[in-house]
Formats: sequence, structure tokens, C-alpha cells
Amino acid sequence: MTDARRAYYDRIAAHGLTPLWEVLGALVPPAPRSPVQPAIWRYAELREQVMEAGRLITAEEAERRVLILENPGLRGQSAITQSLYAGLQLILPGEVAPAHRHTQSALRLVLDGEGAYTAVDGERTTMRRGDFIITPAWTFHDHGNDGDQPVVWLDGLDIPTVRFLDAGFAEKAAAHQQAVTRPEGDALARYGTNLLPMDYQPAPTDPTRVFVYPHAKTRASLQAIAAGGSPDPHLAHKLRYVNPATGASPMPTIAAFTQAIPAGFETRSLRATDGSIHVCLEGGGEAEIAGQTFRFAENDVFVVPSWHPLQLRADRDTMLFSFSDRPIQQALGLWREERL
Ligand code: 1HN
Repeated sequence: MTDARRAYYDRIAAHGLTPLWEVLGALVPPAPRSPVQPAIWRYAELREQVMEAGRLITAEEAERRVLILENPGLRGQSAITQSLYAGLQLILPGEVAPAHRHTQSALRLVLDGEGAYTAVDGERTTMRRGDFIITPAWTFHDHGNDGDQPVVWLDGLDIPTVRFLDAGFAEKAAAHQQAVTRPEGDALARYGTNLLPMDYQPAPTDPTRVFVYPHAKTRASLQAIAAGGSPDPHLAHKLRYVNPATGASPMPTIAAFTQAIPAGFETRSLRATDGSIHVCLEGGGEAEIAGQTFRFAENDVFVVPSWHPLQLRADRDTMLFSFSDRPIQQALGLWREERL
């Protein structure tokens, strides 16, 4: 750079100005250049670290006893992708994680142990492995464990998105635990069985009132599909979780998916603008992410950055859960996918 330009840049900096021409290429890249790195968290290595947190702090003191899965390209930002947060939460027998609400939307995927519950808007749901549970924005939620085993689940939240928009609000509930006002299964019966209450007219972006998608039902659907047809070359057998009243994603900022890959099957390469977080619920195999190979087993979590080609190989019959910011990108007309 010439001295004249450097001196000019220094002078205009005092006026709060900076030249576009020095940064234009980085501001408007020809294709996404994500700082997010492909990465994997192996549960077999993590479990003991999570259990150790249980000996160092109570759920009560922590409010939420969680170890954040921080992307190696985003250290210090509490983010697994640019838009999403993920963490592993532990609740021990007898503990309560107190009721609160916030404008961030959250999902849970139950990984280890049984006997805990999540309560959303006065209804509890028992957490079973593989269950997909949501707490939409501004709904009161608390967790507890009435069982005899430690329970661990993956949390996924749109924290970086809400932070980016400076739109975060949060408050604690007056009572530690929500009063139970509806029997377990009430929301699923009213909103999740191809029926809806007579006076219920959801707006297109309203989150679903169905706050648990039981693993047993999801698994049965995937099994039926896999038994009845040949796998798609890029997706194998993949379904999206929806709000059954609208067909949209369960919550407006986060999409979630379930996928079955038959033993020995290898998907063709696919890339999309929504960076995604994958969890292996059953089986195992390899994820090739932009040329890097990651071996995954049950309860492992791996992240695929935006526009990085993904290829999946299953050693055994494999079931994956995944989530991303796809609905945000689709609402803005930004989402792109390329099947290679
Ligand atoms: C939260 O409310 C939960 O309710 C988990 O379990 C993780 C991370 C940041 C902010 C709120 C939960 C969270 C969180």
C-alpha cells in the first residue's frame, strides 16, 4: 500500500470511516467462506467430563449444568456454528433445573439415562433416549430428575442468532418448578395426532404446541420407510420434523431432521448453506466433510460448516438426528443446496 493511501486511511479513521475497496472481496465473497470448522465430539471421551461436572456443581447452583460444544473456529463465542449453540446437559437424580423463560428457542435430544423430565408451559414429558423435545421462545421450562440415573441430553439453541439481533430477553419464574396444569401427553393428544382444537388457528411461523416427538414413533416411521423403498442417493431415508398444524419447522429459527442410513450405504456428496449439527443415535460410520474423514459412533456429535460437502457412510444400520438454521435462511430467500 502506498504511503499516501495509508496516511489517508489514518486520517479518515478519525472520522469513523474506512475504505470499502480494501474489504469488498471479504464482505461479498463469491461463495460462503465459513470460519466454522468441521469437528466431532466423541461421547465416549466426553461422558466422564460431563459426570465430573456433576461432582463439582449442582444443577441448582449452575441453573443449567451444561458443557458447551464450542466450535474450534469460534472459541470463546459459545457457538457451534455462526447461528447455533450446542451443549451437553446433565441432571442427577433428585435435582431440579429451575423454571425460566427466554426469547431464545431450544431443542433437546436425549442421549443417556432415563427418568428425567422437561416441563413446558405446565406439562411434563418424561425424557427417553432419542426423544426430540422443544421449548419454543418465551415458554417457561424447567427440568427435573425423579429417577435413579444421571440423565444427559444435547441442547441446541439459537443463542448466536438472537445475540446477533440483540433481541434477547430472559426471566426466572416465580416458582422453582412449574405447577403441573396438564397431564403428560396432553399436547401430543391435542396437536400431534392429525387433529387440532376447534378454535386453534396458528400463524405460519408459530412454533408447534407439540413439544415432544417421541423417539419410538420417529424410529418406527424411519423403519417402515427403509423397509419399503430404496434410499435416496444423497439423503438415504431423511425426514424433517414439522409443526403438524402448519408443515413448517417446529420452531421458526431451527429445523430438525431424522435420517436412516442402511448398513453399507454411502450417500453422494451434498452441500448446503445451512451449517448443521449431527448426532448419531444408532449405528456408526464415517462422515466425510470437505475431504476430512470423521469416524462416528453412538452419541457422537459432529458439525458440518456451511457449503462444505458432506458424504455419509454407514458401517451398520445408522440413525442420525440433525439440526440447522435452515428456516431462517429459507424465510430470507438465502438457502441453497447442491447435490453433487
Ligand atoms: C437453557 O435455558 C437451557 O433450559 C439449556 O435447559 C441451555 C443455554 C443458554 C441459555 C439458556 C435449558 C441454555 C439455556
